[in-house]
Amino acid sequence: MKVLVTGAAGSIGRVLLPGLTDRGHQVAGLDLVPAPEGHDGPWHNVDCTDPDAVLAVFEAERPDGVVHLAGIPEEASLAAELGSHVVTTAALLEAMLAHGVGRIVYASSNHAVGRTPRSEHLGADARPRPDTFYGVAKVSAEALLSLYADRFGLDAVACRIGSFLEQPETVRNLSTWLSHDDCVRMVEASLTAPAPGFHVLYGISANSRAWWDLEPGREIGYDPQDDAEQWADRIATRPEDEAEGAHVGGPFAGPQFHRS
Ligand code: 15L
Repeated sequence: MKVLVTGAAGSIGRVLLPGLTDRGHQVAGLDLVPAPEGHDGPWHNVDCTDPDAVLAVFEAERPDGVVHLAGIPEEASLAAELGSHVVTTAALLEAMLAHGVGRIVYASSNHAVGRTPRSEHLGADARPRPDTFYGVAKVSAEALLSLYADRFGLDAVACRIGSFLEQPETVRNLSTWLSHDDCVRMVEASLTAPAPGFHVLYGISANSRAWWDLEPGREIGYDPQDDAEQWADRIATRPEDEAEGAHVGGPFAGPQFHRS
């Protein structure tokens, strides 16, 4: 499959470029910054908030699918978040329609439901409950995907990613970790599942302490293999662990809320 990856120089992009290539896909990267070392496929220095520039990339690449990772990965002003996550998603969806591209995999986030209190089990049908403007933008981008799936029949998989890290670093991460290899598995399944329509899944590994539903991922063929538990005895407890465990969004559900 020919895949266009946005935000391809970011932390997830750097893992996905070789990961998808190793699995036989042709990968074109797009980012504001130069290609990471080792990527010798096509590359576009483009701002995804610019619909004309995005369209030109589609004209050049003619991808079969899009993986949209670009965006501010943390809390910022509402205007910055909406531009970075929602305007970019709209530009990509319009370019997809113009070029008959039927599949987008979106790097959504657990922060779309980050203010949901801790429970036994978090389903993908939990109501939108963002913890920050970052989370609001993720909810809004998911809503755009749903709109375009319903109106135009696009397949759009929103992966509400947990904590994408080489290895878990905190007690919260023992529940929320997404390993590098599982991330590649998740994105490939989301790109290739037959006709998922609009689909939301939680992007975490098969963590023994997981409380976010893994079934929506399994329904489309994402079968996580890693478990954060193997690091449990190396993770020191900290006073903030209890507060971080109280909501889905951990520290984002606490004080780090941008209000100018
Ligand atoms: C995210 O969506 C953020 O981009 C990342 O910085 C982490 O905070 C992660 O979620 C998480 O919840 O651990």
